[in-house]
Amino acid sequence: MPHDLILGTAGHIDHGKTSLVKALTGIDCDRLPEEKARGITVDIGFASLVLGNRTLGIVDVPGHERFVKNMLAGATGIDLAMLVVAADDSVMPQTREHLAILKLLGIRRGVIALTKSDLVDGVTREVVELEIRELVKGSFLEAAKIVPVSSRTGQGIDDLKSALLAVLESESDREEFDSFRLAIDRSFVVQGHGTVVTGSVASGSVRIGDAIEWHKGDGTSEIVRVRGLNHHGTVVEALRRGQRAAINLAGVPHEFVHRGQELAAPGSLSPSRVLTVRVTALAEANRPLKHRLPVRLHIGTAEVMATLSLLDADRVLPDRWALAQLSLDRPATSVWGQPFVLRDSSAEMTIGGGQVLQPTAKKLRRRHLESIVRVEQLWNEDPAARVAAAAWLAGLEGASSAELMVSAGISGAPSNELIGQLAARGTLAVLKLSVNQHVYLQAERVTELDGQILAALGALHADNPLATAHDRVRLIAHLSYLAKEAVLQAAVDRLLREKKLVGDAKRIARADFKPKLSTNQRKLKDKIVEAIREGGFQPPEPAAFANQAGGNASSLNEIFEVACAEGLLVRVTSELYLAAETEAAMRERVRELLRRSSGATVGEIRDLLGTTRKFAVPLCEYLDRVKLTKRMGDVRMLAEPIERASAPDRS
Ligand SMILES: Nc1nc2c(ncn2[C@@H]2O[C@H](COP(=O)(O)OP(=O)(O)OP(=O)(O)O)[C@@H](O)[C@H]2O)c(=O)[nH]1
Ligand SMILES: [Mg+2]
Repeated sequence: MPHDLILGTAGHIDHGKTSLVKALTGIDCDRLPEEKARGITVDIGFASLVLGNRTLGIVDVPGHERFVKNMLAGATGIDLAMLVVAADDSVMPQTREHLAILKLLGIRRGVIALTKSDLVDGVTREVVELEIRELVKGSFLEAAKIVPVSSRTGQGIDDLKSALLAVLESESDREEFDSFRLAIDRSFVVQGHGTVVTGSVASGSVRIGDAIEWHKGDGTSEIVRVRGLNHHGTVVEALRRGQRAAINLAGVPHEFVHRGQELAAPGSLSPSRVLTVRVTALAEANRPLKHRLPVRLHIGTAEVMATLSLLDADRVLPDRWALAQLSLDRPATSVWGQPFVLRDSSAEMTIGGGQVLQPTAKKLRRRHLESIVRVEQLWNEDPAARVAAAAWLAGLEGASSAELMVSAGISGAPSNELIGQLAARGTLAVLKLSVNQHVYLQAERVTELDGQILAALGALHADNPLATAHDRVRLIAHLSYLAKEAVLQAAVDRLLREKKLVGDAKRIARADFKPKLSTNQRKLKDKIVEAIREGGFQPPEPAAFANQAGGNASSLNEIFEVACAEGLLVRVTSELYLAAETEAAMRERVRELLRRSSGATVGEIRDLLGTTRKFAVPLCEYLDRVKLTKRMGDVRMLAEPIERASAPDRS
């Protein structure tokens, strides 16, 4: 089945747009009492026309200069344009403005209807045709047919249908991978059904029963259910891109629904108050776009006040392009590549427009060359270049492959292949966060992250030259301002694999860190540790090693410090060190004893450890200090709570 498409009218007030839609379809799009009374179109109207095997949805827009905002809401979802010019009036201001808007919105095909042909002679008609040709030169309508018609006599209406059919048939049917999205252009209540919203399906498809996300235009959203669907007055099961849709939403109060809000597949859109864009100034407006200019942003069916911030220029001259950010008064939803239109703050004229490069952006520093270059790359024709730029812009946190595809405006199947190629080329590095979670970092970002980790560890080494390794958890907590813990952990693992770090899950050191002790000092340290270990609870005191140390006697203190920093020895007093295992065994035995008894004296602990009073006193004081025990008069009791569950049941 060929896809349906949506056609929008365009043109100056009173040039016969609505009359032409009626002549084509039999449908009168002007339904509002105000429209009937004034004989002009105020808001968008809808009709449909079956041509060949497709249904053409038609959006009829107002030509009045005061209702350009409504024209914009209608034009946002269209595929084809029908530019209407009255033969007795020729090209007028809104003919130009509407055409400019269609160009900014990226419309690629259409026809031109020369209406009211019954009112002019052949010569006038030819002159007007020349003026139209001049107008559309260089635009998507350059080669479009100009069809003379009269809605009054019916002349040319069949020719116009043929011209439309030819355009329709030249549209290739593309595979649709994108998720559902519709910008709301109207909402009303149907008795017995509740709230109905309408719009042009911009991408994807929707079925009855679907859960979809209703973006309310204030940054909040809600998941709602599709209760019913209607297509040009007919109840349907599903609707897809290129079709007009009326959607009955379950449980949505009508008063909260309005134009400018969006419906989308859950999770597919994120509202943002900052957009990064490429922007151009309209030659027709005849005024440059300046840095800090307040503007009216029209995106989708939404209209939001915003401030333009030019990233690498002070002004954009007509028909030139620049990179910019828009700071919005309230959040808007958009996707990569989405066209938008800018009007001046008093809504008198269209002044420019462009495309979104970052739908959710952080504020970028002005004239910051590095980021400007990357942002520019987001518009590169080559998808791989866009992905690389998106990865750089994702910073030290990186991004999942799905996030990169969204940021680079790539939809559909080829994504994994592309990411794979970039990883193979070394442009991207993958960090494994968990069994099925990966993030990709751009190569320079990996270098930056590695640099930060190595520098932080280097600083720790410099502050503690005696310690050969540092606590991994503490280092990562210290760097938490850079990226999520999982990303940092994965980066450390990668550095360990690359042998830039040494260590394990607990303690790490830079591979290039030179410990403070010489080889001889380290040998001595090993001997000391061994002797103290063998000494158990009656170890030799440091001074006992003075003879053995010979020339190293003066560094005995340092050697003990290093052994402690390395977790080999535990300092009890300056005269008494225990091997780490001995200290652990002591804790274990004392804990065991005190669990069974109501308290123990120094003498009892001395016997327990098989040592002498000389050692038992400082050891008991040590146990108090580390809060294993507490002293109550002459006895010591456990300071820590007894784990009841593990205690044997003695009742
Ligand atoms: N003689 C003649 N009059 C026409 C023709 N088409 C439209 N008109 C008249 O021109 C007037 C304006 O027509 P509309 O169709 O309302 O014009 P429009 O472009 O929709 O106007 P807006 O929506 O307000 O911009 C009406 O009085 C029509 O009857 C035509 O082909 N021949
Ligand atoms: Mg009209």
